Amino acid sequence: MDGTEAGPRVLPADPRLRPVANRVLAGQRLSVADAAILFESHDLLGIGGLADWVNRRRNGDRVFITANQHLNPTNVCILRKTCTFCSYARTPREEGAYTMSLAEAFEEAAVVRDTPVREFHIVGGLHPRLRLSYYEDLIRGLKERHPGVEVKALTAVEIAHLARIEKLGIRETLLRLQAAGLDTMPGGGAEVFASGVRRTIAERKLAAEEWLDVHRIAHGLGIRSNCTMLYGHVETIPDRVEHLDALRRLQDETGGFLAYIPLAYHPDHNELGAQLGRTGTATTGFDDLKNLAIGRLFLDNVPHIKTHWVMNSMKVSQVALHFGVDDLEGTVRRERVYHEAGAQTPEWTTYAEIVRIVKDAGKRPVERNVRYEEVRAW
Ligand code: V47
Ligand code: SF4
Repeated sequence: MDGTEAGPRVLPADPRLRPVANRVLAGQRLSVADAAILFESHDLLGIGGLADWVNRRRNGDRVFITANQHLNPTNVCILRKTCTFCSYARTPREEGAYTMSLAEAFEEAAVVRDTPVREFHIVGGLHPRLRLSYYEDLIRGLKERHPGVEVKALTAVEIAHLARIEKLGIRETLLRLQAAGLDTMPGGGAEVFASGVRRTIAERKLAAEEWLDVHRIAHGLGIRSNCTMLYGHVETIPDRVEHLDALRRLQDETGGFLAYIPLAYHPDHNELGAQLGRTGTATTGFDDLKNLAIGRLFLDNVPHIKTHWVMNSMKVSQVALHFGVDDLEGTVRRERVYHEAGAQTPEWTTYAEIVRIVKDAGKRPVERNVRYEEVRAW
């Protein structure tokens, strides 16, 4: 008995949500029209109650946690001028531009906090001259120095960039990285697939179909990955729904996505934020919880829904554990991408704090590896 037999703890009060709720309770797949109704509704508790029920049926009271470390080898990026939402990237000679030597990257990776790192999360800019061999040496070197560690590295956008500068196919590029020790891929770079939004916020970035294709090829090679959506800027509800639908379709085809992570747009120090006249917190706690809960309800084929506490704050993330979320971003160690864009959260946290946050929500922390296998439970 997992307590879900009695149904959701909270049912929607919004009458428009009743047919949607009935489909959820009957275990039926939600349509794109259902997803739009969910996004339009203000019945956050009702939506969260349904998502919580779905999550508890899958995971009981387990919340997956990890001791991870983010590593951002370079902020030099050829798309610096066209990803208008990004505060992290620099042109090569711009103030604040950096590119780590391998020795510097290994040095940054060597700082252990209160528990040994189990996963490195590596993402960065599209450097015009940093070759595939740099990333192969980085991954190999990290694995030699940290036996047993797993590597989640390079978004689909970075993979496509490396393939282009090496004049290799996506498959060959991924095979080389896999041979070097790449375990999984992060979900960044998806932003919002709708072409109108992409033209406004990420004009020269990989198109939707290309992003999906890199993940399709990775999944075919046994490289599992995450998926994301950057929300809270110019996108509309139909744009959000179209995006989630594209992710769900690919997952039907490959089954390769491990987790969905909605990414809350941060507006400080970027062109888009200035255009929109926003600073500080762009998204609201209400919308953050709604995106997580709708992710759980609509993406019925994606095993895990992750809250990135660096973006959503630890407080909203803890509450999200009762809104359909079963996966909490790890210790992080040093976060750069969102702090450049105004994130007010700490740059890292301790393992003990993550365990405390989960337990305080009445849930059971389960430390996972990159494939979500249990390595330690509390
Ligand atoms: O693709 C950049 C986002 C992503 C901003 O897979 C911004 O476990 C908000 O891939 N406001 C990269 N978001 C980060 C990423 C990621 C993060 C956490 C977990 C995982 C995972 C992957 O960061 C980019 C972009 O969507 N981003 N700038 C900004 N101003
Ligand atoms: Fe470069 Fe990524 Fe920033 Fe775009 S979002 S400018 S690709 S680092």
